[in-house]
Amino acid sequence: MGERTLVVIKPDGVKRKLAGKIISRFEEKGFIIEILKSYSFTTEKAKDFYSAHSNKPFFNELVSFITSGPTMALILDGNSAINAVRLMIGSTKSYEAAPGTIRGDLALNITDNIIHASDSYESFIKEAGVIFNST
Ligand code: 3AN
Repeated sequence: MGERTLVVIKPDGVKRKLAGKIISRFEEKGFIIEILKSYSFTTEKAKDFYSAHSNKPFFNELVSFITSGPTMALILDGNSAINAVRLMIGSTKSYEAAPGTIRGDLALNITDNIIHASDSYESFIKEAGVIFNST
């Protein structure tokens, strides 16, 4: 039993039919997929999910993008999952993301950068709570 993290394949990743390819990369790396769920954010859930960014100039853009279509939410389990998955997804600005990373290989933009992953244990608890403790 390792560490757990949350991954969200964003609406652009799902629309571009990259979900299978992305999930395969995590399986090949050695992660256990503990939960896999198709999830559509409401505006309220999106604002909660991105609450750490609520004072950023791009907050509204983030919320409208993540609510623009279905996502795939995964809980992955494995050694150093939070850090290892962040390394696999690559830099936020996809056009600067290293080749070999998910964004480096499959994306080019910032808002529509195909994938999100928790950046700390605190973010994981917060973000997984928004998606999986639905009320
Ligand atoms: P990451 O997704 O790599 O964790 P964060 O947490 O810094 O990046 O930012 C959250 C999301 O906000 C990013 N995935 C990206 O979609 C968006 N974002 C970050 N910086 C910008 C920016 N300068 N302009 C527009 N959107 C941004």
